[in-house]
Amino acid sequence: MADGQPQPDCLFCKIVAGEIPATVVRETDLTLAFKDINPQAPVHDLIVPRAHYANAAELAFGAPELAAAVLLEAREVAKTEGIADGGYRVVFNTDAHAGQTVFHVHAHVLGGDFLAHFGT
Ligand code: D5M
Repeated sequence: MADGQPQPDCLFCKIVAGEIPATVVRETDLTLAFKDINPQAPVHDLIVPRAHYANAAELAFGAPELAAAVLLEAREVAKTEGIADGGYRVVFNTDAHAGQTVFHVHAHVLGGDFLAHFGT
């Protein structure tokens, strides 16, 4: 389902609705940014669209303007967290092989130190 409607059993829909607490970093009409509960870097925030899309592919296909809003928000979160100058990583784990565990699309924003590099 990729129509943006809230899903009853979705953890991040519940955080967006205020039903489960989170440490909010920034919010906009379209997005919510909050601290990851299991940080993998000195700064590790998650950005979710308020609308429910399962993963980055569904978001990009179903609501490309909202995908752009999430990416723009990564820049704002980095500025708010004071990591924009040093550099940061934005990651969308997408489905099983990437280890996605929460199926409401979220951008991980990681920074605050040198991060382990992967790839060539
Ligand atoms: O990442 C899912 C991420 O969601 C993972 O880094 C932990 C985080 N998480 C799980 N529950 C919470 C709550 N309640 N608050 C904040 N962060 C949370 P994935 O890309 O799906 O592997």
